[in-house]
Amino acid sequence: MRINVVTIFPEYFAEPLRTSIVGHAATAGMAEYRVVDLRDYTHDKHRTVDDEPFGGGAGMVMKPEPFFEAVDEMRPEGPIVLLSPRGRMFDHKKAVQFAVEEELTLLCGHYKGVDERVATGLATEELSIGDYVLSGGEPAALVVIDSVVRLLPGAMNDHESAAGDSFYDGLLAPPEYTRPAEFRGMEVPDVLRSGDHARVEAWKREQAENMTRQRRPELWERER
Ligand code: J9Q
Repeated sequence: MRINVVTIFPEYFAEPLRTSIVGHAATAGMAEYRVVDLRDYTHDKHRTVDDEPFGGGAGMVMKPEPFFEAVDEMRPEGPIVLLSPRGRMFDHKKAVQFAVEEELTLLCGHYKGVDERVATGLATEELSIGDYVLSGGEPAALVVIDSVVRLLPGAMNDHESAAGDSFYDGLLAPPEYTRPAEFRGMEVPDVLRSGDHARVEAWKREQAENMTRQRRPELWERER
């Protein structure tokens, strides 16, 4: 899968895209990342990417032309996503949709906002990763990339793709423990050390359900 990113901070992506599963996917040829500098698609000496808002108001607005010209040059197939606090909420279902695409293009906005014509005339969808304010779309783009790339066939090794993941699909994961069995007075539950596989599985299931019901009632209702 090819993933394109359009950003005024291409260097922001260098280390994350070389690290962990996302990095491994590129090394192994499952993913290819193409990060382009929005300023390379300006035509003035100062490489200007923003301007004052029509109608007035505080802050600057990102100009449409550099985004359009960057995407024109890439000629991407597949979804073109503008990361924005006004977008529909990104979720696992959307990550699965993206993971089956051959190509995905992510546009990172900044400042007060992006000229609306980027959203309506260039992006195929607008997505938010959550209800908080970011300085720009870059961290959101990395979140989308991570969640999509880990779904690509072969991106994860057997250790990383926990067998339990699919069993507890739609539920929060149950608590996990490793050695030591007692640490600073805190004990690992007896059932997990019992060696009784059926009891362990029943306990994990119950924990996952209780945790989801208590902490994420809306997730619990959706999965019923
Ligand atoms: C570009 N706050 O916030 C949440 N998801 C995306 C964003 C965002 C932001 C500002 C600029 C994206």
